[in-house]
Amino acid sequence: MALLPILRYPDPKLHRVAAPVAAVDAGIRKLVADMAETMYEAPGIGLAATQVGALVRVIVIDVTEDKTGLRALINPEILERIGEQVCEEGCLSVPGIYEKVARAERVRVAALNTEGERFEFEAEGLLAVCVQHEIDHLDGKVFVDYLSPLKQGRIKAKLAKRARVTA
Ligand code: GNR
Ligand code: NI
Repeated sequence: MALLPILRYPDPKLHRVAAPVAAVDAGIRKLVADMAETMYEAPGIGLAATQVGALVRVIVIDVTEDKTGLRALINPEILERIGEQVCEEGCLSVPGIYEKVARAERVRVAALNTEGERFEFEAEGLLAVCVQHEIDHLDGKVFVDYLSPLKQGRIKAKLAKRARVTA
């Protein structure tokens, strides 16, 4: 296992669309294991391959308190969206920034597991938010993209300033 570096907004790679996984092989299973380790270490409740610079459709999620609910989703798709919820979101690629985003309250999701088998599940609440946030990453979208241009500008300035101070 290995910890992977996480790209920071506004890295242009975060805005590229990830390619579907053609075959769930040992390379993909290694990516899933490394992404899970990276997510837990961060710590975060989800991570998309795009965030570690791998432009393939792979996400890991664990919204449980005790970290016993790891889910790996390969080529995930949202089949149905129901209702609406507004949640304060954060992102490991946009550290220290938290803003409200409107998402579906419930989603029906299809994906492949690490054996390459298709499965479906229904998610609500925080798990539904996280699935939508992660699939957005695979489509080149960061939660900041939903905010007003004014807020986006302020966030970019804040991160740029922080990068200068930290350098
Ligand atoms: O760790 C994370 N927390 C979080 C909180 C509210 C809504 C979404 C998230 S996902 C984020 C990890 C991350 O950046 N995944 O891409
Ligand atoms: Ni994120």
